[in-house]
Amino acid sequence: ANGSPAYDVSAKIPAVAQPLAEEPAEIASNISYHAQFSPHFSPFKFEPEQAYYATAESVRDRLVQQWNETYRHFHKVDPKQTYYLSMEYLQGRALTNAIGNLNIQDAYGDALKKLGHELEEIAEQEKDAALGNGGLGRLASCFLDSMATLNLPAWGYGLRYKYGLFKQRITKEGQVESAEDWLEKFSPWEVVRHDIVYPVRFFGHVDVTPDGSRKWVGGEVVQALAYDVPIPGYKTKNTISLRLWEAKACAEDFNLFQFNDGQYEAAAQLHSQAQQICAVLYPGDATENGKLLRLKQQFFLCSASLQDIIFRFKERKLGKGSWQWSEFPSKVAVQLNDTHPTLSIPELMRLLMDHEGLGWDEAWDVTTRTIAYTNHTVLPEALEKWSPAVMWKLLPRHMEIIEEIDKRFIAMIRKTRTDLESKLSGICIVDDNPQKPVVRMANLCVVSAHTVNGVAQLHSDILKSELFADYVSIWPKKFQNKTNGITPRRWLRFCSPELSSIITKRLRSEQWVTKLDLLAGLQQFANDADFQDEWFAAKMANKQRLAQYIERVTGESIDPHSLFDIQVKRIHEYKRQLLNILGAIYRYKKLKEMSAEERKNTTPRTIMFGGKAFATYTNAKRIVKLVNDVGAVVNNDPDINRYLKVVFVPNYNVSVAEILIPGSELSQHISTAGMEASGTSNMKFALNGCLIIGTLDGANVEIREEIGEENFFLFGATADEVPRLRKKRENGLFKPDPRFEEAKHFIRSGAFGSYDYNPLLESLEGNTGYGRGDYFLVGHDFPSYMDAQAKVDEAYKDRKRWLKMSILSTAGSGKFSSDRTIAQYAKEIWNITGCPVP
Ligand code: GPQ
Repeated sequence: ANGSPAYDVSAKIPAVAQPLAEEPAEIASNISYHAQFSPHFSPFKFEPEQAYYATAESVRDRLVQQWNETYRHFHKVDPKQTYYLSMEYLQGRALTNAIGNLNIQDAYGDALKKLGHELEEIAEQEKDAALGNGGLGRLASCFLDSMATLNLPAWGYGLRYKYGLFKQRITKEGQVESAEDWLEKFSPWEVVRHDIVYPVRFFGHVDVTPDGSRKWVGGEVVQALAYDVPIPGYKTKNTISLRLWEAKACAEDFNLFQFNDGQYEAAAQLHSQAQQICAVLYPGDATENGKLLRLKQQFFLCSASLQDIIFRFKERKLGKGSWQWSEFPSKVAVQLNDTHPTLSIPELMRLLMDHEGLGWDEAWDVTTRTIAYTNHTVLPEALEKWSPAVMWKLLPRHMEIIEEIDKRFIAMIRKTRTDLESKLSGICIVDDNPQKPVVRMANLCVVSAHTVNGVAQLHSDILKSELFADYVSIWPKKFQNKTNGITPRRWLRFCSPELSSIITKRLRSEQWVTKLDLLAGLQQFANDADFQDEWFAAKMANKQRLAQYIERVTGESIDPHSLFDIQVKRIHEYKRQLLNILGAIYRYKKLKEMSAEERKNTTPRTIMFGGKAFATYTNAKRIVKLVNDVGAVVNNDPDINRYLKVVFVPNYNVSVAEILIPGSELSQHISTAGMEASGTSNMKFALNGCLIIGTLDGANVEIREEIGEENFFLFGATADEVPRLRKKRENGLFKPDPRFEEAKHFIRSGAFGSYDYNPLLESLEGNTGYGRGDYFLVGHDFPSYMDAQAKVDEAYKDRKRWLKMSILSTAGSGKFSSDRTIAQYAKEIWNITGCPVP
């Protein structure tokens, strides 16, 4: 469908757009129009669900207009453009965000009232688009919001999974997963582009022509079909695209002969193979089949996106006189969101050499000046490694290219850096260890990308001093830090209108929404009694909304006057939900031992947990079960449940976060130091005036610097102490705190039911059996954690002091806007500038 880029977009899109309805009455009639004339439901029904779809379509009309104008403008100006490649996006709901960014919330609210509905209730009808697992995916979505808001010529590319992240239910057995059908009805926020289709090949072999050029042929070919999602910027016309690829087979792949012969499955085999590619987010990779499918997904994203990028580059060069491929990096920046899209490197090389006829050196120059790589973890098990055998089978031409890149890298080291020769086996790309040969994707990225960045200062420092230290000595200027950020639109302005409006009132302007540093202006009011009262009232409104939500989804009633203490994130041993629940268990035991009088002097707390465990991660699932078992006992203990509740909030996702975070007062970011690359929910909580109890890990370090150490409850070992502490532990020199022993013993005594928690508890012990010698140092950090928690209890008793700390948290959060992060990427990595639609 894309053989020749032979049309001029600007000629085809009418320059003058229809005027948009401004008045609530006009908007109401527009919504009714959609309910009537794009009917997805039986007529004469206008219940919340139908109202949602009609409202969304009405909003989409407005977006489409801005969107077309943005595309036309970029096409005309032809600026350098960034393409953000990510296997994950956690977009959440779009309606409130779109209406807010378009700044039409009042008119839409009034219009819906005329139609007998409340905007908030309508917005809740929308299903979350959860095409991601956690922080990395949500970061990509925050980045898109900032790119649009900063008017940057930038697009996102991803995959249109049919089923996103699983739905989580909690039963007596613990977590139960089921498929989440976010497209069940349809998504009003995507537009299928039937004209944007590219072939993507798998398997096959490499043909060598007599002139020595190489061509990848045979195998299976599936079609990549584009679905575009509009991404509006905040109070700007600029509306950019998130292009999601879906895999399709061709009609000729359907074997009519077999079908007529009654062999229905065989007839549709190629169709069902194509459908598998985008069926689910991150299929389990424990089996060989699962690994192959994951690799297919990754290549599918890379190949379709790069063909599209090259097509657009050529299209924009058309009619502009002669041009050269060496200009490509001055028009295109490609950012790899972790190693998942690494195959972009050999795929760009292949397209340039085998399709466009460039030689190796020229193609390498273009590729390395185009591609940059972001690392999001130092956990060895999360660093992607693929079996060369699987890769040779699936991508024979790419393996040739990867081996050539490796060969040239090794030759360069041998020639120029004899001092590194002994380290070659660690830094080369293909590790040909006969026991378990692997292709190391991070190494391929570091060797090929012009820039490599970490996601918080501490993380970037660790990359430079440990993981990538040898490369730093080769290319010292390649490595950068880009501390993560979050969009203040979704994570404050829209999720907490109450807090936003008192901030705006004090700062006498709403400019903080795009210039988050202005929040520092709140510091002067931190002690102001009136402001503190307003702050308290806004937080209380959010706590009440949260309490209602908890009651609705769990049946548990919680006291809005208790301290709301929250830990929400994927369940992982390094994130140490186990430390949190052990602390809660100890607290419960002590409360039990107190007299009724003594209990009255304690600070009542509601400890909330939320997060999903990967379906095959046994210890993570045990932790979920433990939290629920503890909740069942504590919450039903009439002596205690006025002072402590433990609640597991099921199915944590973006829209649940939008209720939890505004209502939080304390949040836990308690990973083993050095293991959480950055964390981003820590930024969302702090922005919402929530105090943090945390370790010196990831972005916690910078948050604490910004908001002041007196406003942060710090505990635990530091990253540089961790190796020594692990050694000590291995040598049997660790002496556990009696409180830690007591908490574990309480579980073993059966206080929380008869489930066998020994395997989980063993992970905290020596080196035998299930034991990993407490690799995550829960035991070491437990006493300082409990001490920090005692300080929290004290601080909460002093209302004025707590409110001051809360206000200072918000006031100090300016740095953590993703606008700041993206502005730094734009300037320091991509070399792009704003291109606002006039
Ligand atoms: N992160 Cl490698 C993910 O959410 N998924 C991943 O596959 C990898 C990293 C997270 C990381 O754990 C957090 O510390 C970061 O804040 C987040 O990426 C965004 O950088």
